[in-house]
Amino acid sequence: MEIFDPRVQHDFVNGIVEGKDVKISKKYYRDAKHFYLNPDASLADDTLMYQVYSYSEGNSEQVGNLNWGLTVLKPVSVNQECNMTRGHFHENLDCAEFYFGLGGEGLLLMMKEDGTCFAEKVFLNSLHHIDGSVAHRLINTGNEDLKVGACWPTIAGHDYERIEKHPFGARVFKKDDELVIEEDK
Ligand code: PAN
Ligand code: ZN
Repeated sequence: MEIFDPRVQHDFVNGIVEGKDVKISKKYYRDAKHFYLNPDASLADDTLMYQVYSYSEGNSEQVGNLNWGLTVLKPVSVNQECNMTRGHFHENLDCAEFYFGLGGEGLLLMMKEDGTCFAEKVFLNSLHHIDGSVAHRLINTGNEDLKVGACWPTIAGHDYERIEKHPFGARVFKKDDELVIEEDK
């Protein structure tokens, strides 16, 4: 039999996924400012907020195929609000996802379809099962990069519009080094 080199390498310590077919997307402040309660005019538009590495093989419409991902969320705050991903429901609500902490400290904010919010602490070696019907967003509450791996079905899709119409009912701030959670009443 032939023995091949792997097509991809995930450097778990340094937070990099490398390989010919790995895609990298970067989110800058200019495209993220509307996530926050009070956008900060002093923060440069080209501030890198997070980057996402993703990798998959084969036909993405084939049921059963998987994506592999890594999100690196920078320790930026926007008028005291902790940096966070845009957040989404999956378009296909049958598709669950695993997240796992690889470095830094944060929260995985989740929201059920009825609007109920809850969160899990994220840290090195934490593992999170996200039910298919639950919206999810990462929040960096620490002072270093929050690195989180993920694995999810290629047919899941991302429904961002639903979050824009019905935002998460909780926001996380850091004031005088203390976490402050503000929830909708
Ligand atoms: C992740 C997210 C990633 C970035 O790969 O897509 O953390 O978050 P946003 O997509 O909300 O900007 C995932 O949950 N995929 O399904
Ligand atoms: Zn997802």
